[in-house]
Amino acid sequence: MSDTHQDTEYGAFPWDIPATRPDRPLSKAMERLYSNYITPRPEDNPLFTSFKYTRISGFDYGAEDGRVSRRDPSKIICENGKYYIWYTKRDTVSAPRGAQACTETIPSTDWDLSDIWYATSEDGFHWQEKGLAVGRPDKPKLGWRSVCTPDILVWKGRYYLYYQAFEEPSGLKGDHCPVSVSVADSPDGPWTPCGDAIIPNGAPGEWDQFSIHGPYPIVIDNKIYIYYKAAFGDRPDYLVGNGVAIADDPLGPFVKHPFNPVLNSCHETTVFRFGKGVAAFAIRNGIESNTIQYSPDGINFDIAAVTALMPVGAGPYIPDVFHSEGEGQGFTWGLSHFCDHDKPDTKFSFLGRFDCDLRNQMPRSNIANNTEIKWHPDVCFSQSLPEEIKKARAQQARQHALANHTRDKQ
Ligand code: AAL
Repeated sequence: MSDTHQDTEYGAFPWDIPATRPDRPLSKAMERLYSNYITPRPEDNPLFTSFKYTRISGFDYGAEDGRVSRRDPSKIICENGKYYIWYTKRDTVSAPRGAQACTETIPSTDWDLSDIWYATSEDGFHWQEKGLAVGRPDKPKLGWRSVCTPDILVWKGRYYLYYQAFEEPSGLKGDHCPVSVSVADSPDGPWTPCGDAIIPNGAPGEWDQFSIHGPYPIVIDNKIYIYYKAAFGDRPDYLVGNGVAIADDPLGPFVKHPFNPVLNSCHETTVFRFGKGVAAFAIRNGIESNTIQYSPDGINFDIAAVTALMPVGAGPYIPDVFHSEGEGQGFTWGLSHFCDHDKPDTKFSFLGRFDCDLRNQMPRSNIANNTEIKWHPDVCFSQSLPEEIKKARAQQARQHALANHTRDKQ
């Protein structure tokens, strides 16, 4: 045996990755492979997936100058032989101008002065915009300034749209709003607003005191679980976590879980029953960004997979989303939103399609095996180093090199 080999009774780690933990000492990282994840190989782990993206047709963004925007799609449901989706639509006289320059007609942010629209599709790639679902009520009713970021619940034959309801331009003090709900007997409406905050903000000093964002209802054990996101703590140290509020009836009362927040990272809520438990995306913002997490109870989540390029504001089509019995089967596609952050003056968002393989069954498609994402170089270089940091680092590098040189010569 060469002296580069460990000379122990166990020998080196085997070439064929054992499916279960081998009976031998392991490094922490290899230990984790067996203890943290459902299987050691990503292709066998039903909660590992990569994501593929496709542009969709049917939506008109005008001159793409920031006046028309569509973002934050809901989950997709299948009704009347079609797929339905709801989303934030803004159609304003100008692109967003920020909280200081906004008016009754000029938006502060991309989701200010917005309404909730819906579209249907027969194949998930071509969509037809059907019209307004829930508009802004008259001032001073809740949501008069903007209604946005909707999600859908189907419960006992009725349809419930939950959404953010703003009473001031987003960005004025922060992105402050509670969640409201509208009800309909058909996915085509008409929708009746319930008028009140269905999930109110937390009391002063509580983590969700200012914002309840991205309401996302699913059904677990015959109860309605609405997951939501709030950013808390002062910048730059704030966290974006997800909490959950639970009710027996779609109109509440919703009781926030005492363990909230239940996810320590994740800007947009995407949660689904999976197997015997509940899985969640931790998409962006936070130490556990780019992970897919699993909990046996919808409350206590662990990282189940680390991935990349996750869909932002994902609205998946989950065939069994509102079933309460049996194992959750997962999903393979949905819509998400895309936003060109480089263009603040013409900022708008648009909807696109993501595909993945989060089915709770084997064998799975190649999408599930793909752990190597090939980024186009533009993706990296678009995350450019701020000019002042570039100058400072160049200066430090010159001084460091000079100091090294001087020392070497001594
Ligand atoms: C989204 C969501 C919420 C925020 C804004 C619109 O991605 O987090 O909906 O308020 O951005």
